[in-house]
Amino acid sequence: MGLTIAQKIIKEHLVEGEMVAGKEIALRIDQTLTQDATGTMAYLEFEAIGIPRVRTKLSVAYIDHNTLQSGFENADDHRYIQSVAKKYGIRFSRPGNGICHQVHLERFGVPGMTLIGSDSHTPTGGGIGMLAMGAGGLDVAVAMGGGAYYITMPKMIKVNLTGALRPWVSAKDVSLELLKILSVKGGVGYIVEWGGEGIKTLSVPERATITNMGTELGATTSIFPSDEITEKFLIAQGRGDAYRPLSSDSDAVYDRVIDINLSEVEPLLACPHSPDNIKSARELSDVKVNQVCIGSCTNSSLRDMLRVAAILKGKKIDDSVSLSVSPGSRQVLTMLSECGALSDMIEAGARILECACGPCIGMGFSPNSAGVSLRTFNRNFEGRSGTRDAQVYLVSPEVAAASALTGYITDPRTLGDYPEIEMPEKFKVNDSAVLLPAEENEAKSLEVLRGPNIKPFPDANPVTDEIAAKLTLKVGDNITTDHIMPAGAKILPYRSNIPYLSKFCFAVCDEQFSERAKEAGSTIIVGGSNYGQGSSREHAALVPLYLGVRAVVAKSFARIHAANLINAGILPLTFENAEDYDRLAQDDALTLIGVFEGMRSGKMSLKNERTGEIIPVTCSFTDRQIAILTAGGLLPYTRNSK
Ligand code: MIC
Ligand code: SF4
Repeated sequence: MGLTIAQKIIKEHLVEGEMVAGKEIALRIDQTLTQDATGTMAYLEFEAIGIPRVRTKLSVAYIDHNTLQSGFENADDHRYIQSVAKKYGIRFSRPGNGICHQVHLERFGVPGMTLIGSDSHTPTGGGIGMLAMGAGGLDVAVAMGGGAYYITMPKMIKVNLTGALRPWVSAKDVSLELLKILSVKGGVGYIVEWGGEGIKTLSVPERATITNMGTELGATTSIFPSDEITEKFLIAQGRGDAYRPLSSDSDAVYDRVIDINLSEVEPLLACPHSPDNIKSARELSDVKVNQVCIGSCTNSSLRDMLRVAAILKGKKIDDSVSLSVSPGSRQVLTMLSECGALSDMIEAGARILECACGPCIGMGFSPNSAGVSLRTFNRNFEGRSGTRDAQVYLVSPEVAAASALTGYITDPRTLGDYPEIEMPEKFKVNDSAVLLPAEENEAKSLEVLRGPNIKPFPDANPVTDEIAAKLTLKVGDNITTDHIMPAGAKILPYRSNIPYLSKFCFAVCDEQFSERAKEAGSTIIVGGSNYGQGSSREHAALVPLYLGVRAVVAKSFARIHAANLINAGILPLTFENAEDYDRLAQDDALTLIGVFEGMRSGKMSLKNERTGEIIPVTCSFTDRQIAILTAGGLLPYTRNSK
């Protein structure tokens, strides 16, 4: 039986386990990346593991999220990460050099290699045929130390593309089309592999938009073949030697095949507040727009920016619209400036922001109250923009630019001819903003610079055979990590200060939660399906740990968050019968019974002390995960097993 592309890469990197869907496998990791919002914690964890030098082929620390320095905290974290990187053998991408995924694709990604990143959009690297996955910071720290990365062997979805995109339709619309088909949980447990004749019409940045957005399906990752288009991109980046062809075998077997005819895709939008709430631009033409934001790791490539500039050239944005443009990298920004496209955008009325995540994670540029904001980003979860009642729509650069001109949601096809853009043969390469680590000898004597905002990790709380806890919060389906541990300009600077962060835990759902949990001392949270979708932030597990959360009982979990809970020593458990969800209410006193035996057998009992009912809950932990939970988390487990 032939292999898919992902299976080939997995086979080459397998260090433990069998390649059978649903079974745990361990992978050797070639490259890691971190960004600053998760990086400070990841490097504190790396230091706590106590390995003198990274053991990967390449590790890069990016500063791209917390670039709004409205106090000392972010700058202190940048300095901490820079000093850790220099000492331990990690490259340091300075603030302003760009968004981690965009820069990594341009400068470091290698087809056929494995990459994990402490950011859920790491699958962007799948655009050049990498097996690139988002992970919790601690998993990345372990991989930097040479440890394997453990995942459940995924099933495979093939998306077969035919035809070619019509003018004004772009890769973003293809991602939105797949979200319409699969929903935000349809990819859980799968790798999405893209193939068919249609892929030959898509450039690397377009492919990367698609693999980036695959995160929103809940997929483990998404991947394109590495072909002559990949080679062309790498040559244009001056990295032709990184090229290696990669394709699936003709008899590879997929668990599901989805056909999309690119010629039939039309301009789409994801409506508030979920990336799978899809409508066509045609249907929404009477919606007035207040703000348009172009950028983020999804749509900030040179191709996207040139397209936007060409649409705006010689025109003026509508008086009622505020438009921001954040190019994805310094390379993109420099090239835009040299060819005059930057001026075209500025003259049309765009506000140019730095090459960073910016508005995508609520780092400035929040919309007006109840404002309608069109964003070329990948997430439109409630409150994420920093304005609680904002109405955020996810769109392509084409829809964004067209709507900025008219002031209404606009099907860009109504603008007439699709302006031509010319992609350069060669990108402008200047890696001076990526600082190299010190040589090993010099590194030993280097000091790591810590600011006062770095506070100790929460204490480990190893599982016990019986856990008595209060149900302090019951939430519904598709709870995101932005609900559990919100981000944004006011909170993000405190990512290394768990006690401070804890005040905001679940604040979007219930402002009293944090106090209630602290008072209860020991907590169980009850959730619906796809609990923990979205970000890789391990803070969505570490903060609950700090607040005394011992277990989360839900209908189902998102992959990275479930792993983060285990890494923090918190039990992710599922209802055996989904309807038992209704038999539990906030403030119920609960007891988990038979935990030790249950972790092995896959079944334990949850007693509701109020009603006396026994609710069966299930789990499927590997021996390694049981050992982690018993040790009180991955950090004590890794330290003990060194
Ligand atoms: C996001 O897009 O939600 C983030 C911010 O990039 C997160 C990481 C984080 O919370 O720091 C992600 O996607 O993993
Ligand atoms: Fe940054 Fe937004 Fe991409 Fe997350 S999704 S890495 S916040 S640009």
